[in-house]
Amino acid sequence: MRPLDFVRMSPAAMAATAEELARQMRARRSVRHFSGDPVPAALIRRAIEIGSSAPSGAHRQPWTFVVVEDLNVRRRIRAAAEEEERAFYDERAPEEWLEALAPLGTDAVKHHLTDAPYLVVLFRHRYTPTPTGRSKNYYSTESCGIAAGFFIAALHQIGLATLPHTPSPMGFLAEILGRPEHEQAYLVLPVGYPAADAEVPDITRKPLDEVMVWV
Ligand code: IYR
Repeated sequence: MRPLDFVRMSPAAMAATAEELARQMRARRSVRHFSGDPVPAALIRRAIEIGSSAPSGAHRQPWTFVVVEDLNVRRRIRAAAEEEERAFYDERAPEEWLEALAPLGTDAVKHHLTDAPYLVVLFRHRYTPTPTGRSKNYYSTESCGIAAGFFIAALHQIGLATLPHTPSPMGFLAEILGRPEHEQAYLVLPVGYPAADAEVPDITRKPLDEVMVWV
């Protein structure tokens, strides 16, 4: 153990920081219309570093962020994802699920997978390989969810847009990206600037009183 590095802020600074952060995060939206404008790779690296600073079960950090810049690989991912999505929208999805998605205007066409300059595919480690075999990971699903949240928040703060995309099943991602057996695709995140004419669903968020119970 070692002493924690921690400096208490003044109450005024805390309140001001909370207000400013709330204001910034309120403005975050999942974006499906991306500009192809280039984004400095250093920003993506920094956002992944922030994502990977997330807490994780037994500090296993059970994740790999694969950055796909190569357009040919993004095209292959898009083709495979759209094949799964067509099966989802045309056959697999129950009516109730399609009704829930209707306000978002989603369909099987995934322009964003090739429009955005980067695809970041987050892989979850089902276990950690060791020189003699494998060691167990703990709460790897929760850990990856937290890391994804940190990453999404970081991108927004940096001035970039993203969207958590979950083709199902996602087995094709490990195959196309040549990931090892212990890695399982968890989330696909296109990253870039929003297109100049980007639109988002006109939806609101639940007010605090609806999502919070104070005992
Ligand atoms: N994976 C599909 C369907 C989809 C599911 C949910 I839950 C969403 O919030 C949005 C879409 C797709 O990407 O279109």
